[in-house]
Amino acid sequence: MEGTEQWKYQLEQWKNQFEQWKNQLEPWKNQATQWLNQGIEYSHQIPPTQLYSALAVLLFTILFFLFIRLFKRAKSDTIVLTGLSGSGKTVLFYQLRDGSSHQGTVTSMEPNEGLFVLHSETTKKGKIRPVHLVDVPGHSRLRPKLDEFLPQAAGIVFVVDALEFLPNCRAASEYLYDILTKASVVKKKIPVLIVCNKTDKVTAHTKEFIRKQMEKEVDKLRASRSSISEADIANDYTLGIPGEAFSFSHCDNKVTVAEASGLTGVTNQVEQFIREHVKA
Ligand SMILES: Nc1nc2c(ncn2[C@@H]2O[C@H](COP(=O)(O)OP(=O)(O)OP(=O)(O)O)[C@@H](O)[C@H]2O)c(=O)[nH]1
Ligand SMILES: [Mg+2]
Repeated sequence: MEGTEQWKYQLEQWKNQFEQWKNQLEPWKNQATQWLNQGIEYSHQIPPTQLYSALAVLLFTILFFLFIRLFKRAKSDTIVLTGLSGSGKTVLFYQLRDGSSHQGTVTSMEPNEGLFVLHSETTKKGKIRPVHLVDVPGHSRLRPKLDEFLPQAAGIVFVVDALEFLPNCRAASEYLYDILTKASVVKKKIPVLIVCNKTDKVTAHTKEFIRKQMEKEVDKLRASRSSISEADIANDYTLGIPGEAFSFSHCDNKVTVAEASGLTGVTNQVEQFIREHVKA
C-alpha cells in the first residue's frame, strides 16, 4: 500500500514539473508563432519569381555540396601490397603501420588488413586521412584473394625481393603480368609501384637492373601467352605496343619502380606513392 502511495506522489511531482516546463515554454512558443507569421507575410510580399529563384539557388547549393561529398567519399583509400611469397610484404605492412618490423619468417596464410594513418605521419598535426592497406599473401593458393581487393584499389604496391631476384625473376614477372592484364586494373588504370625490397643488403640488385630484367621477361611472356590464349580472351588485355620491345612505360596505367627496405624502415618511396594516390 505504501508503495502505491509513493508512486502516486512521484507521479504528482512529475506532473507538476511538466506543467512548470510548459509554462516556461509558453513565451517561446508565442515568439515562434509570431516569427512564422511574419515569415509567411513577408514571403507574400516577395514576387513569386524571386522566391522561386531563391529556392532554386538554395536547392542547387545543397545538391552541389552533397554531390561533392559523395564524390569525395567515392575515392578509394585502398592500397594493395602484393608480390611473391617471401618478398617482404608483411614486414613492410607492419613497418608502415607501426614503424617496427615485427620480425618473423612465417608465410602469411590470410590477407592482412588495416585502416590507419601511416606511422611516419603520426607526429604530424591536423586530421590525416587513414589508408586502408591490404597485404595479400604470395602463396599461389591465396592469389585469388587479390581479385577481391583489386577493384577497389587506389594503387598497387608490387614487392620484389631484390636479394634473391634472379631465381625469382620469371615467377615475379609472371605474377606481375597477370596483374597488369587484369580487366579491373587496366580499365581503372590503377597505378602500380614495383618495390625492389631488401636494399639494406649490399648484394641487392638495383632497381634499374630489376626493371630491365622484368621488362625482358614480360616481353617473352607476352609472345608465349598471346599464342596460347586466343581462346581465353575474356581475362586478358594485351600489354605494350605490338612489334616493340616491352617497356613499363607502354602501359596505360602508370608503372614506376622504387627501392625500399622494409626491415630497416627505409620506406619513404612507398609512403610517397601511397600519399600520391590516397590524399592525406
Ligand atoms: N634483409 C631484408 N630482409 C627482409 C626485408 N623485408 C623482409 N625480409 C625478410 O624476408 C622474409 C619474408 O618476409 P615477409 O614479410 O614474411 O614476406 P611476405 O612477402 O609477407 O611473404 P608471404 O606472406 O609468404 O607472401 C623474412 O625472413 C623477412 O625477415 C628487408 O627489407 N631486408
Ligand atoms: Mg606475408
